[in-house]
Order: sequence, then structure tokens, then C-alpha cells
Amino acid sequence: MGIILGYWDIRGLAHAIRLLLEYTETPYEDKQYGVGGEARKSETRPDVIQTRFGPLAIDPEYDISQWTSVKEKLGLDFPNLPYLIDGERKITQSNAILRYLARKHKMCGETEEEIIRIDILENQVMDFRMAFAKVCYSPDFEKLKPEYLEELPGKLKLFSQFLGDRKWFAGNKITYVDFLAYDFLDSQQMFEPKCFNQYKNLQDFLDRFEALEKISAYMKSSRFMKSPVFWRVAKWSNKKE
Ligand SMILES: N[C@@H](CCC(=O)N[C@@H](CS)C(=O)NCC(=O)O)C(=O)O
Repeated sequence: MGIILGYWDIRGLAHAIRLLLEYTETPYEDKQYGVGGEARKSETRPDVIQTRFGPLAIDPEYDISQWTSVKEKLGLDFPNLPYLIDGERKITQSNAILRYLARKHKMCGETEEEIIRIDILENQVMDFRMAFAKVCYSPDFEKLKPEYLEELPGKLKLFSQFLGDRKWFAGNKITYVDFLAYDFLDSQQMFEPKCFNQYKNLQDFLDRFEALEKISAYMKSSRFMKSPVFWRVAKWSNKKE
């Protein structure tokens, strides 16, 4: 049985994983859970799901039963999305999934310096994307957006300095954190198209990543999902564009 990646039918935390699966030419089933628009039928289904930026209240008009009806039945230690099932191996936590795939392809860094850089960037990207998601899911989105945009150049400057003149974030060899960084930086460019004008090395990094043979082929395929980045309750990129 091949690998199954389970996630909502959005880009979200699955994007970097899907990109890595494609880059490594790993056969996989992209199991996507949709959200229905019909009224809820079950009284027992929870109204709130826990997300990485806290509990997310689900409007009663949304039907998330495609996921909740199987959530506890998959044999996952900590049932969540995304999950990856590879035979007997059942993994949740997006970064654990990325590391699992990356270990198979020696994409976790080799030297101590590379590994430190990977550890830093993995966690830094998660912090930044959580801050971004909080803004995009907030009912105060219109108020928070200008503040976020004001702080964005400062955040990107740190990425730009960290990358320096390296080809990839850890060094000369591509590693799984490049997939995380690509996903986050690309979403920032979608949010603010001019954001890399003063950070040429970040723009070059995005271009280099997209020019990778397998990535470029994936981006041209019908499997590729540029958007929605977020769930339909978000205030930005909540539908396919
Ligand atoms: N730390 C986890 C966060 C997972 C998470 O928050 N998943 C959200 C979507 S981004 C979800 O809807 N999970 C389904 C659930 O809580 O039932 C990870 O990195 O995988």
C-alpha cells in the first residue's frame, strides 16, 4: 500500500509536504477532506476544532463530518490533520511528516551547522506562519492587515540575512526546510506582491525552487493547489483563485 497524505482540501500545512512528496517522486494518495455547506446533522459533533493557533469555532452551517467521522478511526496517536500513513507507520504533526520523508532522502542536513540552521528555520517558519494565520483568521483582519504589512519587511529582512548568498537555507544542498520556507515566503508574496522588491536573494530563492524540474512539473499539473491557503472561515485566501 502506498503513502496516504490526509488533509483538508486547502493548501495550509500540507503544501510543503505535497511539494516534498512530488520532489522526491514518492507515489502518494492526496486524501482531501472537504467542508460541506449544509446544515449540521449530528448533535454530537464538536463545534470547535483545535488548530495550531488555538480553537477554531466552526460555524454551524459548515459540515466537517468528512473528517470528524473518521478522525478517531484511523489509528493515529494524536488524531489531526495533516496525517501521513505509510503502511504500519502513522504520523501526525506536519513537521514530523516532513522530517520522516526527508530522512528517507537524506534531506535533513549533514553537518552540525546545517542541522542547527534547519532546526532554527523550521521553528521560525512555524512562528511566523502562526502569526500570519492569526491575522488572516481574525474577525479584525482589516484592522490587523496594515499592522502586519508594516512589520513584514523587518521579518523578511531576517530571512534574507539568514539565507545570505547560500543556494538553500541550510547550505549548498536542498533540505526539507526549504520546502517550509518556500511555502511561507510564497504566501507572503501572494499577500503582498511587492514584498521581495528589496530582498533579491529571497526572490531568487523562490525562482530557484520553482525551477526545480519536479516542482515545475507539479506546478503545471492539475494536482497543484496554489490556493486557498486557508480554510473557508479565513478572511484572506479562503477560496480557490
Ligand atoms: N501542530 C500541528 C497542527 C495541526 C492543525 O492545527 N491542524 C488543523 C488544520 S491546520 C486541523 O484542522 N486539524 C484537524 C483537527 O483538529 O481535528 C501540525 O503542525 O500538524
